[in-house]
Amino acid sequence: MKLVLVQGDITEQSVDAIVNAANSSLMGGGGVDGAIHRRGGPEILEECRALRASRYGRGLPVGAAVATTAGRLPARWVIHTVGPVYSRSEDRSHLLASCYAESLHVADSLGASAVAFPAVSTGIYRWPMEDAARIALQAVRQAGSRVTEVRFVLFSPAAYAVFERALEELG
Ligand code: AR6
Repeated sequence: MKLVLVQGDITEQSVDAIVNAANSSLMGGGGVDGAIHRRGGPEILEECRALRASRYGRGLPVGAAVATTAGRLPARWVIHTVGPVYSRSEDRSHLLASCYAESLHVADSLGASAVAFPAVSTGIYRWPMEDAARIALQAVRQAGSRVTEVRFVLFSPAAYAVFERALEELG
């Protein structure tokens, strides 16, 4: 599995699947979630509504992942995952790792070979970037997935630099 770091906007990535940092409602929000629904068009939300009605009446659990179409985006699929809100009093890192592992599991079931991830939970959910980068990189390496390229799409130069350092440190 090749790990690639890119600074940019995940909605512009031409890969098989992009991952959305969603919330349990699957009904959209701010950050990456807002950008994906805005640029992908209403088809994505329609499928999310159908998933809520059929499989996730109580919402998509934290750490889980599910796929929809990518609408007008260049990718084929959007894999929605729900990151944990950062907590200083409770270690939720297993849930953040689960977002990556479960997303790759879904990607495998779709037959996707190139998958792009944002830095899940590091925006509105306030997870510190250094810690999130380490968890993300370890989780994708340990996932045992058939995906051949995992692309981390970091929105800011600062986030890119943090991921670059974390990748070097993991060797
Ligand atoms: N491409 C790549 N990365 C982005 C983009 C983009 N277009 N936009 C933002 N980021 P966030 P979360 C970065 O807040 O913390 C939503 O309301 C951003 O700088 O999108 O998991 C959902 O509905 C940050 O580093 O996701 C949930 O309610 C990272 O993506 C909640 O936010 C994740 O930031 C989820 O919060």
